[in-house]
Amino acid sequence: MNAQVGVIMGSASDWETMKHCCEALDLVGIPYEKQIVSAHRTPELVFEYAESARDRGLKVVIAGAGGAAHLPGMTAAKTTLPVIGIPVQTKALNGMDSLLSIVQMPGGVPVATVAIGKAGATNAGLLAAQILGISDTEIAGRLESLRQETKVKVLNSNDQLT
Ligand code: RP5
Repeated sequence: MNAQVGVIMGSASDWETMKHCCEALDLVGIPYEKQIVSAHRTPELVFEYAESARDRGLKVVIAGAGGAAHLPGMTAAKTTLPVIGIPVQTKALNGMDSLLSIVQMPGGVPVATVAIGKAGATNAGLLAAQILGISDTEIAGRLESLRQETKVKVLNSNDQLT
């Protein structure tokens, strides 16, 4: 099946975080593509990727980066597809640098920013699925089942309070 979501990251070192986003997409059965595209090291590729994203059939782009994390914003500058930004947790500043770089977009060019690190990556995958679920009832149904499973897990977790 053709990819509906594009998952990009600034470096192979981001994969440890970004794999959680891909796991969420796998869980809901969303076809995606993944690629390393660096805002600072391969800027031409960022523009090429973002400019061709819609014509290649993508519906949402998820971009993760750490530090001076310009990848989500630069991608959003070159496409009107929804862009979800994942702030990767850094060693120096714990991901606050990534978060502020991604979340503080100027008015007119939105990036939907999720939490720093693993939780944010998981939520980015789910959020992309929810966007696709607006017009795809099968995806919406799978998301509903997933919520039910999560609910049952919580209701059955009291035995862990030992
Ligand atoms: C960013 O620089 C990447 O997104 C990564 O989080 C960070 C560090 O990259 P490496 O030096 O590990 O390649 O562009």
